[in-house]
Amino acid sequence: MRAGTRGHRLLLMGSVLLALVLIGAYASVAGPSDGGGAPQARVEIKDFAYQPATLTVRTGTTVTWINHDDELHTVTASAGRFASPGLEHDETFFQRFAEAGTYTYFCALHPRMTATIIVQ
Ligand SMILES: [Cu+2]
Repeated sequence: MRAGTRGHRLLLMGSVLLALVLIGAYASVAGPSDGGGAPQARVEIKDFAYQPATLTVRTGTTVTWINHDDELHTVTASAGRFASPGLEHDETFFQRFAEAGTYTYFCALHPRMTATIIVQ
């Protein structure tokens, strides 16, 4: 085994550990508190941004977006898998993610607003 290979393996292990920590952090925020219910998560739309910009959830999670801005925003998948209508202030949109994958989305009215849902 060459020295470079070990370095790569350590880097890979470090990345996996970091991913697990991040998943744990998100799960503690997004996890259901009612026990046994379908997993839920939430994205806030505020100041022309999706928060969090990257959300990691388990397969089967229903994600709800709520628009806190006075401006209209949408939740529009880059790959066309889902698209909300224009959401007014305090309006919500939800989408269930049954399949693992990385889903990027944006606001159709302000295309610089982008974010990602990672389902695993
Ligand atoms: Cu917008």
